[in-house]
Amino acid sequence: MLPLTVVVRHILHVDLDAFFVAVEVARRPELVGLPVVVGGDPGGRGVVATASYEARKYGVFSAMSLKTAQRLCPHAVFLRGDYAEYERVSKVFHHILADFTPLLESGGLDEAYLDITGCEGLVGTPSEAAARIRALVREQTGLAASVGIGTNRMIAKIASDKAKPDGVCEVGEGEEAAFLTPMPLRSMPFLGASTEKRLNSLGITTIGQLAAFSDGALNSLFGPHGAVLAQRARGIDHTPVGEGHEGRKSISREGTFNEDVASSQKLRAVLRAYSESVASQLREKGWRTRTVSLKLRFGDFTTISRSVTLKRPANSNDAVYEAVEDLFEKAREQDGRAIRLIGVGLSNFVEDVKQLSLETSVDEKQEKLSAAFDKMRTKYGVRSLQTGRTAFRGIADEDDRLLERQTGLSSQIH
Ligand code: TTP
Ligand code: MG
Repeated sequence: MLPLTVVVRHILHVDLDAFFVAVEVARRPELVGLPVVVGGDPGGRGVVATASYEARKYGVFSAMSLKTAQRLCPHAVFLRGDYAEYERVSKVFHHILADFTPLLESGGLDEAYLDITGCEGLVGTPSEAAARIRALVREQTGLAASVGIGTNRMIAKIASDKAKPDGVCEVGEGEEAAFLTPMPLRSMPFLGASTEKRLNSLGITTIGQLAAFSDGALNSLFGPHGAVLAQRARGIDHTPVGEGHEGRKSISREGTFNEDVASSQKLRAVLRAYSESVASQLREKGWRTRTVSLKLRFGDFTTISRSVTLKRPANSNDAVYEAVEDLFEKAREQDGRAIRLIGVGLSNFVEDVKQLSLETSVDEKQEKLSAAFDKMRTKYGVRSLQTGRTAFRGIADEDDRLLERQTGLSSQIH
């Protein structure tokens, strides 16, 4: 029998510090050291997308209303945000990482996992690779990247949080338990607020206490999920990079208008821009989507969601936009009132494997066009390219201004 060797993995989790704010500070040095909030006008209706570390000292955090943020930190600089620029920088960031290993998984605009096991000959030790990544990111974007190094994804993710701001945290083989034991439960990725509450009510507040809890008790409380929780708390996570569970469920983008908008033409232009944005993220991950969704919120906060399942999984800008436009037309026929919030979502992903079919010619054309579109946008920025549908007079500019004006700017991955 062959001896069984267990390969110790070297996983890096790289996450940019205060991403949206850092992009703003990098191009406006006068903001260095100031409390800065990206999200919109302090008097406006939106929420904080991100706050600089200086603003966080005043208790300002993501998802807080801008009004509250202003109350806590009245002297902060409030910026509307420039989503197109954040996407451009995100692509530069991902291109840097792609040179280190083919085993790369994006966790969103500003974070990614890298499995560099076996790449040591090319990239050096994990800490050397981390230093090189941080230097390249700093050089090419002006941003600080924090890096966590561990023997699995979860440890690397928790370590990158610990490394912030602007640092590296390495947890070596065999050090996992000691690293996790004193951590509060909320440092564990994917542990939801309700699970945390239930565990708190049992007197469990740290990862170490959770690790020591019996499997049987956790199983009877949480079902099969209980066993996973216990394993994670003990530092065990066999999930390969590229097959993580976060980011797998949906990709969406939504924005709130400063004033409700009734013009279908304007709404369609925003839908086009959002369709391109989510489809581009989908292609970056190498996926296709089966389901396309539209979200509309009216002035009185009533919200409707409509979804359609595509005949064939798709990843082109046009396929996404056509599906969402169809949903939009039907929804407008039923209720044509002015819109406060609009969003496009994708879900039910499949890996992007080319399908053999005689009918793919139209899809293929659209897909090639979309790939060319991604390249142009990466190289020259989002403004370099407007498609026919967003470029009609006034709308392209209006659309860009809207993207900047909108609050809750994130393409959040749910
Ligand atoms: P995060 O990586 O969670 O936060 P961050 O980069 O601002 O700060 P840090 O990593 O140093 O703690 O999110 C990345 C970007 O995503 C963030 O800059 C803005 C956006 N975002 C939102 O728009 N809404 C949100 O609720 C969150 C959490 C992030
Ligand atoms: Mg970040």
